[in-house]
Amino acid sequence: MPILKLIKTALVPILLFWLALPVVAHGHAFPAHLDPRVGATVSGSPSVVRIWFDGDIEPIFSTISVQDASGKRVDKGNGHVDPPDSTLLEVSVPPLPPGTYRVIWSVVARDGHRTMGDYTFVVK
Ligand SMILES: [Cu+2]
Repeated sequence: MPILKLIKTALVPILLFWLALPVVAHGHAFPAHLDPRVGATVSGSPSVVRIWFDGDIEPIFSTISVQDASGKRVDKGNGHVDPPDSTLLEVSVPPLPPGTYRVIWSVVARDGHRTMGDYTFVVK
């Protein structure tokens, strides 16, 4: 079946190209390092929750908040991108009692694309 073979030989490289393209072209920001780390158990409350991204993020469109296990917001409401380091998103928290906390983040990279996510850590 020559036509089918032609379609296969033409389509496979095109498909591979389009699959590979986003990997090459995107500049979305993803967390590179987190403090506390994802799923970490820390002894004693952190005073600041920090996420370093793999690229610059837009201060106006980037948010971070921390919730307790009941979903109540517990951060100090001062989430911001660090002015000297536009890859660092941080928010202060009061002394947190033992428990599980969820960090929720949403950022816009310099390419205008939004990424978001959440993760938990435990204070023991
Ligand atoms: Cu992007």
